[in-house]
Amino acid sequence: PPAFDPRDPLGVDDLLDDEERAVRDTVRRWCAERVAPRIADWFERGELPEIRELARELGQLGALGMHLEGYGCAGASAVQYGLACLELEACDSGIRSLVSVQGSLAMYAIHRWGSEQQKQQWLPAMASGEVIGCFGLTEPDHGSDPASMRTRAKREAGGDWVLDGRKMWITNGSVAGVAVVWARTDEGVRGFLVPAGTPGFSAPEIRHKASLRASVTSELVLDGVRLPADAALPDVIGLRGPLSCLNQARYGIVWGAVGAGRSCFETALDYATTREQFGRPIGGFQLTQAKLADMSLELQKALLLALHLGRRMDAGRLRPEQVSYGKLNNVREAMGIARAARTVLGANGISHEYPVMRHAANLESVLTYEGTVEMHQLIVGKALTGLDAFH
Ligand code: TGC
Ligand code: FAD
Repeated sequence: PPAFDPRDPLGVDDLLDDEERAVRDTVRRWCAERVAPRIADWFERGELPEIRELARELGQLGALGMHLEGYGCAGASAVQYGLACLELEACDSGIRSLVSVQGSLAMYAIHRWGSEQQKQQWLPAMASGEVIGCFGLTEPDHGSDPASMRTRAKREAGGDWVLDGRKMWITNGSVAGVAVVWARTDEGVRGFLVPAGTPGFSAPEIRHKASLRASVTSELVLDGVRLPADAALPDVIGLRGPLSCLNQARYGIVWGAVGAGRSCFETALDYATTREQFGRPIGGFQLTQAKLADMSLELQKALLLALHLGRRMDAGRLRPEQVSYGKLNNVREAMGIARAARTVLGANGISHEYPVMRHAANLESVLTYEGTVEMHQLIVGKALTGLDAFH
């Protein structure tokens, strides 16, 4: 058998084909050259100053709307898209969020539920990164329970829509050229495409975050926002519209969390073999080895789970409940890995010289957004028992 590789102990690499490895390597290289040298600084400053340039470069890489077909999108497989998410989040959850929100939420909503005219108007510019999109579902008073949203769209006699309400915690909001906003109508929840600059619409940035600091997070304010009749996504009414998009983004997070975990594990492994105390490397102590063994075990299990779900998605056999298994497990385990890695690094574990604390802080958001741990436990619980414990 081939030699043991501490970075691929179970040989998962053998389960990928050449094209998948090529996508992974391309994204990994871009992250290493473009983002890794700057990300700790951006995180400390609490901004993503080059977001527009980054979006264009990600567009050139084919990473925006990567798993969508046509309209300038790369038409990649689910596994290729997942591998890209893994590499991006190994750098920072904020960079993966930029890509998730653009491709899996905003673009997917238009691709899946939009009119031909809406697709032509927005998707090519979003795939190239010229236009950034955001996705407004959460409100200040309604997060886990979007069915209770208050944002409202009223149809005027002439056919125009008028939107009023607030959205909260919206990734990319302040830099978005188009916002996909979900609002209650007389018929049920519907999606609306709100171009930046529409009178009555603004997107003030939310500052003072202790997590996802290298990511733009905003409030969306809608005060009498008048939109033409064709601003509504025509092909879906009801919560399954936004929830279908969440399936896509949650799938990306299943992989992304493995990336954050991998970065923490590899940092701890390198540190453990070089840092000496009591006259020998700390990796030689049994207690450190137990941590490394458990971290590696959970990381590889998470990776295999992501790959399994990816293969199911590519085969058209992935159920939303299965995505919940992945999101629940992989984010939770990545947090455990980050925490253990932090201890291996001792005091250095709290320094931005190393990525561990940044990942740990980011994962707090990842645990909450796209459905909290509790929501995914309840989704799985409902699937197992047939009993709905949400309401
Ligand atoms: P429920 O009655 O169960 O369902 C309402 C309708 O939706 C359908 N449905 C789904 N459709 C597609 N995919 C899914 N996963 C679906 N789940 C449900 C369902 O069949 C039904 O359709 P119909 O036609 O019969 O009406 O809805 P509920 O009100 O009981 O809520 C269910 C619950 C709690 C699971 C759901 O609301 C939920 O997932 N809540 C969490 C909210 C959430 O995840 N928000 C995320 C906001 S976006 C974000 O965080 C972006 S972070 C940035 C980044 O990704 O980087
Ligand atoms: P709440 O729903 O108020 O939940 C608070 C706590 O109560 C949680 O622990 C929850 O699990 C628990 N809880 C609630 N209901 C139940 C129940 N029935 N049983 C048991 N426990 C329950 N949203 C968007 O729409 N678009 C975005 O782009 C976006 N980006 C985000 C970026 C960041 C950095 C963050 C932090 C959030 C973002 N969100 C976005 C919002 C995110 O989706 C919500 O925060 C999330 O859905 C949870 O909602 P909430 O914060 O209102 O918490």
